[in-house]
Amino acid sequence: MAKLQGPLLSVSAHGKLARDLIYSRRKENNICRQFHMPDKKITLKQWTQRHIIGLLTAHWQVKSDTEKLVYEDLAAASDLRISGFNYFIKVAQADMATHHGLLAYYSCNESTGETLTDNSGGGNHGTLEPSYPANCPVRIASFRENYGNALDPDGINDYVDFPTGFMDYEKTQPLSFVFCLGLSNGHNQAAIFTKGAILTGPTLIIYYDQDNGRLLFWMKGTPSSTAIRIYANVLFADTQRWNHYTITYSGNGLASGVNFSKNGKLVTGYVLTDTLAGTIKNAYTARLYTTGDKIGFCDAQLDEFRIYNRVLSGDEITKQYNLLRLDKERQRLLLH
Ligand SMILES: [Ca+2]
Ligand SMILES: [Ca+2]
Repeated sequence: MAKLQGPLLSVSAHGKLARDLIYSRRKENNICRQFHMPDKKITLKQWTQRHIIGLLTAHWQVKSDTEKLVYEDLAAASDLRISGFNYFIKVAQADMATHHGLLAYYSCNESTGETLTDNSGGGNHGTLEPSYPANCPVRIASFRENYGNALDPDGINDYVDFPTGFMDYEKTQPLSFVFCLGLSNGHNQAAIFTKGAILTGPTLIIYYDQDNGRLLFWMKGTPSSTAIRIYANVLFADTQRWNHYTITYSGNGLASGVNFSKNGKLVTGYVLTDTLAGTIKNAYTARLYTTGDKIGFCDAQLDEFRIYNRVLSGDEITKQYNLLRLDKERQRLLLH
């Protein structure tokens, strides 16, 4: 019987977590239950676990008192003798979708193999395409050693396919997309993430237009002349540097429901079309780096890609960004 008494960790301790502490895992669902001071360099898996706990801590910090009370009551009703925060950290690691709204998380840290692992526990693993290992996105060193590898496609025909049914949502579904992009020599209107075919029908597309420095969010409905098309100028001119972006969508079917941020700060969106009608659901598999009809191949390097089934607040986005730059070494995310 594992010892379950707390406290395990605290909100106030979090500022030191990534620098000073090492976690140990117990067998129960790989849940992190203990930490101790380091006596050796941490492993990549330990860092990833810290990062996940950092994300959960940021989420806790933006919860309302009412939302926190749910976990405080659950903690009190348990025999664990831990705080509501610690109870949240415990249960959220075992079910990231229910407690954190995390649909998928790609840390891109595999060193080999055709699989892009979904670190959320949701099982939505990607597959490197069109043919591993000779013809597909390659793995490169990411923006910092602690963030392991990143994906680097050729911009010609490389992409990542996700399982059938993944992200098969209607326009009423709130969503948030979080990702780090490292841009090299890009293409105009290149696809970053898509669910659908750009030419034929209902579609969700995130793409960048490097010449114009735009990140664009596009939902096409039925008929396909109806759409939300909204873009933000995010200064892609800083080629070869990594940046952290988010796109949030409220599920209201309107451009007013879309917000962008770059490196933790909100960025103004400019509306091109605001006439979405019908459905955005379609039979194409979700993809990185191209559309369902395989056009608009992108060559941007990608890491720390997450999708949420809720709208991240500005505060939470800033806190998530700050996780990437906790110490002096990370005063520049923007790396290489
Ligand atoms: Ca290729
Ligand atoms: Ca990584």
